[in-house]
Amino acid sequence: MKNHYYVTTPIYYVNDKPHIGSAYTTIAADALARAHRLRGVPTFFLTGTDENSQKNLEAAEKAGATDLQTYLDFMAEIWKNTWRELGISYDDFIRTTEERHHKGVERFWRAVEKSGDIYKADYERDYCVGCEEFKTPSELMDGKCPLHPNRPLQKVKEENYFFRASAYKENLLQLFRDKPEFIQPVSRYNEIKSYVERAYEDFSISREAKKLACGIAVPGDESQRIYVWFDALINYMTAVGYGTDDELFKKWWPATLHLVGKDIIKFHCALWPAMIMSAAKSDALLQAADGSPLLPERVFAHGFFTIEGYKISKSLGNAVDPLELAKTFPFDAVRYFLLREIPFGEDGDFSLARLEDRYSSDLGNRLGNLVNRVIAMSAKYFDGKVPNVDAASASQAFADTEWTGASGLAALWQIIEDKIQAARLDHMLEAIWSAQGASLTTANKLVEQTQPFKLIKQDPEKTAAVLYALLEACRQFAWMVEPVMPHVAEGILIQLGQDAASERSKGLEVLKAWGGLKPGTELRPGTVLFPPLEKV
Ligand code: ME8
Repeated sequence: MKNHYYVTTPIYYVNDKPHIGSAYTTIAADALARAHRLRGVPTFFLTGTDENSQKNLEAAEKAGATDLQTYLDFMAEIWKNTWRELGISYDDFIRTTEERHHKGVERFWRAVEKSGDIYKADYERDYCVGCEEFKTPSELMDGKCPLHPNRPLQKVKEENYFFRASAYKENLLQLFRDKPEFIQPVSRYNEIKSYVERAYEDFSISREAKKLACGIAVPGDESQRIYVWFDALINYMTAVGYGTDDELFKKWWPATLHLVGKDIIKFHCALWPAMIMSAAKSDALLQAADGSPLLPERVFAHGFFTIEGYKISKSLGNAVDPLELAKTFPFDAVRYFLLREIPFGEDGDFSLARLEDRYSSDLGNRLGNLVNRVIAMSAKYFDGKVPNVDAASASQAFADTEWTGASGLAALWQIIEDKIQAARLDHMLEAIWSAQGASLTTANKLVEQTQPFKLIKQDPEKTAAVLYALLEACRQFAWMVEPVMPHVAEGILIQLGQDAASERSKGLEVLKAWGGLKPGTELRPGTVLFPPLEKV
């Protein structure tokens, strides 16, 4: 395994602006990318837009756009701007109408062709533009697509190019046996394995150009255009130089993690690896040293969520705009809410009442109050500075409480590392807020049990030890939550008199070590991390 972290989101259709669903995947990928950067792992985070799609064409026509490219340019900017405004730290944004993508797709197509896996055949089937997918009769309900019952299916009867996917059925099943972690969570693994066992067949990978006003031309045959999913998946390679920059490609490929919603796992887990297996036979760039195909390491499919119990849908007009949400809530709080509230990999619901509840309880009461109280008391009693105590003994001073001190925090860091590796940020956040060990909850209890505001009158030395321990814990909590709430983390660190950028450069091992907060450091209290909400 390479010592790098290359994480991707799906490339989104631009038939609409981003909503909270696409923001969810993108925020999760952003948090994982930030977590790996903090760990000093070379990280590449890719997102982008899927532009060669009939859906976009329909939307452009509906919007009365003068031409498709103008519409695509306009929409791609909206997506980029949304992510920028939300502080998404992507390293590259790929658009599938870019030349670099077309070059890579051509190279890939030629490789698959050379491997003997592209053939022409007559085809007659129903196509659902909503899914951008051909449907077998068994996939229809009353002759309609179950996901888009209001959209008439397109009857396609033409000669198309096919990808000989069926030739890779055994290789795929072998991959699933050898590397069950390739598809996560396990429910999705089972779903894909049984799909490949039962229903895996060759894919049509082109459409007649005269019937389709968008898409990349089939190399060597202008009369056909490449099926949008065949070109879209290749974005994960073209963005890192496939077809344009071999050295860049060798640096980043294979991807560590494709993060996707559960709706598109068939393409990512059954079609994409087979495409790579085929292309790799004829393109050495896609082969590992032992000649095996360089496949992505993992696909993680999260669930879908509803809004206040309803499916997100255009007709209901209930798609929450993340930029609107960011006007009411500090966006870090929305990130926290989404990653904490919905078990990663399962379906969930987005509700404003739940968001408000977590905002005030988890964030305001437990994190904001702790930081606020501890820094304010320390500044008040110790001349505006971190109290002057021995860090090691401050850690051990509270054996009679639930707070487990430095060793508890070390144990919590271990849990965090494991959860980040497993992409379970929900579990990571649960652990930081849990009721055991050294956590935000037990740190708050320690304040209540030791009552520094009273203790200061009786035992200033013990008060200094308590407050030092709590300040140091706040420093560590800031780094623990940083990938999910980067602004909040900075807000805590500034108040603790830390220069976040120079601290970060010391590396996580140093930041994790107990005693990083130097006695005598000037405190800068006063930032309100979670201001009271004006009623939404
Ligand atoms: O499928 N809950 O693009 P797309 C959670 N272009 N996630 C949601 C969601 C919801 N309610 N709604 C959407 C495509 N998503 C293709 C991808 S990749 C090579 C091509 C998220 O714009 C989720 O990540 O329809 C889902 O997989 C994705 O948006 C679908 O985005």
